Amino acid sequence: MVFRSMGLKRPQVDPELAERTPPGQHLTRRWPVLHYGDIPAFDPTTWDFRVFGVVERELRYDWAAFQALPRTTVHADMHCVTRWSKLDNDWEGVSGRSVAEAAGVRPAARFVVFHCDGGYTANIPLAVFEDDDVLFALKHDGAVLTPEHGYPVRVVVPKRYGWKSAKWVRGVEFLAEDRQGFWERYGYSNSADPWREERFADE
Ligand SMILES: Nc1nc2c(c(=O)[nH]1)N[C@H]1C(S)=C(S)[C@@H](COP(=O)(O)O)O[C@H]1N2
Ligand SMILES: [Mo]
Repeated sequence: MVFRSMGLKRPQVDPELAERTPPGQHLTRRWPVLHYGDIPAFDPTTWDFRVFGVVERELRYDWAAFQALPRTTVHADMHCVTRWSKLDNDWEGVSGRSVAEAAGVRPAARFVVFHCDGGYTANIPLAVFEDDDVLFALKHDGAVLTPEHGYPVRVVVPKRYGWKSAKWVRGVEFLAEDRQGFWERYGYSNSADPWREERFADE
């Protein structure tokens, strides 16, 4: 190791940062871009956001209506299964809980699946969706999302690996039975907890 051979100390890892880094992850300051397929085009005249499935009232917001919804902020870390973690993200958006309340989730609902432009999907349990850190985000660190990071709206599920944080989201469906999303069908973990290192389904 070069530091040792030069008689220098190894660089110190900040213990606070180390504690916030799940097993098998390394920290990045950049914000990597990761997705399957092409970045979808955004057309504000046809864009809509649908809330449907096991709910009292199915909802459909156009772009103006969605932007007018009450917003909250979340400060959270992000962990991708490809092993990078980006700490200290400030998100602004519409809370998952507020969307669930507006639609009136029926007692039979146990899961949700996010639907995105381009056909991407990701599923999480309703209990995870209703956690207070889950957002339909429109801004990151004070700026409107860029196209590659999900403009105009993306999901943020900080307590799960990044593939649950679906970009270019167009709707959320409430389900009585679980239904696997895009990566889950390819063998990635259904639960995807980075602290338990739930990367693949067969581990
Ligand atoms: N629609 C869509 N959303 C997606 C993906 C994707 O392939 N399609 N990839 C996911 C993965 S694996 C990660 S780690 C995060 C990365 O978000 P970022 O590109 O903003 O860093 O987006 C997630 N959201
Ligand atoms: Mo990822």
